[in-house]
Amino acid sequence: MEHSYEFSRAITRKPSASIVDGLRAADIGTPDLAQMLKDHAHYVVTLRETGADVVELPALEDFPDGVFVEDTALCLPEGAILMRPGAASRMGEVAQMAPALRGFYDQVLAVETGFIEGGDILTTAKEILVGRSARTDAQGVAELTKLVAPWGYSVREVFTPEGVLHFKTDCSLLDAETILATKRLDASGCFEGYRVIHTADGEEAAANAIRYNQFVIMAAGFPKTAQRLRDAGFEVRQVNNTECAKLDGGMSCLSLRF
Ligand code: CIR
Repeated sequence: MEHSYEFSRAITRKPSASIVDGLRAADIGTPDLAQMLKDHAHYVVTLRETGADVVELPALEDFPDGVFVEDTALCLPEGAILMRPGAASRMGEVAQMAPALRGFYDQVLAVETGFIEGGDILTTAKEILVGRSARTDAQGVAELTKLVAPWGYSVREVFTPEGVLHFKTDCSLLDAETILATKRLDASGCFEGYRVIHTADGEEAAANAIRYNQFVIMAAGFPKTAQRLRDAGFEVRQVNNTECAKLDGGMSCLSLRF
């Protein structure tokens, strides 16, 4: 697990017109499909710039949140684990993702009880952190722990702050020992033993970034945090995220990386 940010593939899914009905904690406006398609295309191009082989699955009209593929599975080098989303409207997205994963992996396992979404899972070089949240419960965490143990992974249960959708809404892995996190999440003490770079005050939404090979890919519009990352030696790429942000989505949500 030394190379938890080095990947060769990614799976994405095109946004559908039904995105206007996507789940959101607060109504801050209707996402604009044309803008989202543009941003999504830029996201895919940026992933390809890292050398990634990127699959673009077709849009799913029946699943307004289907573009947020990260929540459907956890991809590890040894195999993939299908999730059990805590949002009822998203449960069916898992079956839509399974065939694509079976095309890449010999082992595709599934969480069968409880609830867990990929957005609550942060895989680091030494462990898998899973944040309990409104979408992920103790049973889901226990199931995942059992499934990945034979592959040598240890799971540590942590807690997503109240009112925050997913654990990774507030953090990202930057390298083997470094995490980008909001101050509010770091204050919970869950990153003891890691080096933590905080998002700048007022730029909490920058925390959901991805390290993919040589780049940290982050949402555009957070200049102070972007500068902090550059100062720490990371090569930053920015992608507009205004439309996904209306549905509480960010950079990690838009792909499965392996
Ligand atoms: C949802 O509420 O499920 C979607 N609107 C957003 C999902 C974001 N996914 C993620 O953070 N992994």
